[in-house]
Amino acid sequence: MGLHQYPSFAPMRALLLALGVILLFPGFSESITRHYTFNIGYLNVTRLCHTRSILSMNGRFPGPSLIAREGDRVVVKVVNHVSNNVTIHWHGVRQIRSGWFDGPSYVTQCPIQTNQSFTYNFTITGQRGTLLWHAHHSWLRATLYGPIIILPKHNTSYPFEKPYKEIPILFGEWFNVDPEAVISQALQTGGGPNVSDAYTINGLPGPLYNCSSKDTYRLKVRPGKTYLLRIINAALNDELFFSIANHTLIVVEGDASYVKPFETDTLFITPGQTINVLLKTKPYSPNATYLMAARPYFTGRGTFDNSTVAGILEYKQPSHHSPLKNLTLFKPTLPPINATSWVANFTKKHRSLANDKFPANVPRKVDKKFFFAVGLGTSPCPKNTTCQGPTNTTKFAASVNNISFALPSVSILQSYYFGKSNGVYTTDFPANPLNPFNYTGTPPNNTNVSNATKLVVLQYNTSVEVVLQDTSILGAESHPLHLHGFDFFIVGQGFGNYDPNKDPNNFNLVDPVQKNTASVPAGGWLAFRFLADNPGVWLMHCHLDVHTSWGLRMAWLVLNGPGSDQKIQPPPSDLPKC
Ligand SMILES: *[C@@H]1O[C@H](CO)[C@@H](O)[C@H](O)[C@H]1NC(C)=O
Ligand SMILES: *[C@@H]1O[C@H](CO)[C@@H](O)[C@H](O)[C@H]1NC(C)=O
Ligand SMILES: *[C@@H]1O[C@H](CO)[C@@H](O)[C@H](O)[C@H]1NC(C)=O
Ligand SMILES: *[C@@H]1O[C@H](CO)[C@@H](O)[C@H](O)[C@H]1NC(C)=O
Ligand SMILES: *[C@@H]1O[C@H](CO)[C@@H](O)[C@H](O)[C@H]1NC(C)=O
Ligand SMILES: *[C@@H]1O[C@H](CO)[C@@H](O)[C@H](O)[C@H]1NC(C)=O
Ligand SMILES: *[C@@H]1O[C@H](CO)[C@@H](O)[C@H](O)[C@H]1NC(C)=O
Ligand SMILES: *[C@@H]1O[C@H](CO)[C@@H](O)[C@H](O)[C@H]1NC(C)=O
Ligand SMILES: *[C@@H]1O[C@H](CO)[C@@H](O)[C@H](O)[C@H]1NC(C)=O
Ligand SMILES: *[C@@H]1O[C@H](CO)[C@@H](O)[C@H](O)[C@H]1NC(C)=O
Ligand SMILES: *[C@@H]1O[C@H](CO)[C@@H](O)[C@H](O)[C@H]1NC(C)=O
Ligand SMILES: *[C@@H]1O[C@H](CO)[C@@H](O)[C@H](O)[C@H]1NC(C)=O
Ligand SMILES: [Cu+2]
Repeated sequence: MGLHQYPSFAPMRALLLALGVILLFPGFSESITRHYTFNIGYLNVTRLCHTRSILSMNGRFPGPSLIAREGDRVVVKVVNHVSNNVTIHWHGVRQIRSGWFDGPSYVTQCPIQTNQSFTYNFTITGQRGTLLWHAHHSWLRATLYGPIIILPKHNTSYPFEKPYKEIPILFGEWFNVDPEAVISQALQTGGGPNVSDAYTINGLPGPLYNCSSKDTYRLKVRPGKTYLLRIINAALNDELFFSIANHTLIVVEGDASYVKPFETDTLFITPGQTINVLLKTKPYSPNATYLMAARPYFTGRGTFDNSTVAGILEYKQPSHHSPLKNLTLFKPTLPPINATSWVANFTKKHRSLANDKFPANVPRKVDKKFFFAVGLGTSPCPKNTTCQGPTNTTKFAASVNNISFALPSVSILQSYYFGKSNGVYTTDFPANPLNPFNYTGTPPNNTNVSNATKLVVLQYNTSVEVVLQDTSILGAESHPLHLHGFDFFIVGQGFGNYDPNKDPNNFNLVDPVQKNTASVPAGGWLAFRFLADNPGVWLMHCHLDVHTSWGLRMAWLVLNGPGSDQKIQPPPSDLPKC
């Protein structure tokens, strides 16, 4: 992985220079269009002594970096050369008025079918840092993912020390079998899907697995330098702890928003989140190498991949020294698997930078409040079959306010835009649970969820507050919720049941952290606010793909505003058809 694969934008840039735009407007930030072609094809990859033909982007695994500056337009022609239907999501990119290019299949577009292509076309507005792109159809993102690197505008610097080098660090999950077979079997039997066989760093499982030591990511550093690690969790189903032995990390940015820098030995990162950290190397090359390791946080009842991925941080030795042969290897200590209190404390350390240049525009007043109970439940097993859910007569399911969101067979955004929503979706998603219960106490007798495609309709510029309440129906479990189309501000979080009378008194409306993905604490709640200033259809879902597949997802429909710049753009002519 490197930052060296810039696309060909030279002609446009030359043109702008020729026009003298920059000379005419001193300090003017030159925005350009960056063109990419992403070819989805097959690639034979061997890990843990198992060879699989995986779906890959441009023949690379993990996929290539998409690099842009804040303000740039990005045009990506995605060509599908495989037998699967595919879509690509630009995770965290706000897609202001360009929701046609957001990517979730059957929500904003029909999938790109075999031998077809679709050109995604959007600008990067008001964001800088790291995001990720990934497939957004079934479990294809298991191997179709890569970094989005948003550099600050020209003549703008980082609000922290300029790094000597920038390095993407992507976590993933490797399966020895086809992940599509894993989820399809699970949905059929109603049981939990088979867990992955390894975690990976930049596609490599590392030395702690059998038949894997040659597939180890090595980060070679020079002493006395500051590195910017762009850390991305692209794992399918697992929230991860990460640490580098004997090194402290300084968190400076998350989900493409700057935070007040803070130091930590260990990170917690959920699928869909990105965290930029500064790594200051030791002043002299030490006589040692250091493991960098990640492994999951888990509190649920089911099985999970309880393994550890490791890479190696090694110092380049001065050239006049003979290479050191026998180096001590130090290992980091990670929190326990179920370190719920540690996770909550880590999340609370995040604060928006919130200065004049990068203000935290958290809505102070709220127009609409929502209380969503999120978690697992059951659905009945078909007659005359034995299921492998929580009981042999039930399947696992998941829901928001007891509704398991069913994807239609056409695109929701398209049916909305062309006035053909009849029979596709309804707009009566409940703002509160219809049957309240003690969410973190004894489960109700009936744990069955309902299935529907229901949306919440929001007027343009509504300021929204959402409280996400974990349910412990099948065990308290953390859910990393991801909102498409917006960033939100985490104004509060806590354990137990949310108290609407007491808890708002402690909300942070000054410098709350700005995210697109955040974990609802296991057995607790999370409150966030956002301004619905982006017309379109926006999915919100758990970023553990197993829970999404079970239905832990819903969608917002934000209506056009009155202004001409407050309406969704017309659809592109090559929008895929169902
Ligand atoms: C992958 O391996 C199979 C079996 O060896 C081979 O037939 C196929 O051509 C390979 N595919 C690619 C893309 O290299
Ligand atoms: C991308 O969108 C912009 C704005 O709508 C449009 O001017 C441009 O032609 C589009 N480019 C491509 C390659 O579709
Ligand atoms: C690394 O950390 C270990 C344990 O914290 C400590 O014993 C050791 O001296 C450190 N070594 C180096 C070279 O940093
Ligand atoms: C590094 O450590 C090894 C083994 O502990 C030792 O033999 C060697 O002399 C050390 N080298 C340096 C440069 O300190
Ligand atoms: C996870 O694996 C470790 C060994 O690597 C073991 O000690 C621990 O008990 C396991 N935890 C769970 C919850 O399975
Ligand atoms: C490497 O160093 C360790 C102690 O640090 C020592 O026990 C071992 O014998 C050394 N191995 C080699 C090949 O020098
Ligand atoms: C975590 O798991 C360990 C071992 O199963 C248990 O002793 C401990 O109480 C658990 N901690 C929490 C916070 O649940
Ligand atoms: C989390 O913070 C609370 C309050 O400061 C403290 O009591 C608790 O020990 C911390 N937990 C961990 C695991 O650090
Ligand atoms: C279930 O099995 C019984 C006995 O084999 C059979 O009579 C009945 O028709 C089956 N019901 C369904 C819905 O298939
Ligand atoms: C389901 O489990 C119950 C109790 O464990 C058992 O009595 C019953 O036979 C099982 N039913 C089927 C269809 O396997
Ligand atoms: C909800 O359940 C918890 C855990 O059992 C209990 O402590 C709490 O009192 C219950 N709350 C209500 C309002 O019943
Ligand atoms: C691909 O998507 C189209 C449109 O929704 C659908 O008709 C077709 O069955 C899908 N094909 C596959 C292989 O899933
Ligand atoms: Cu979840």
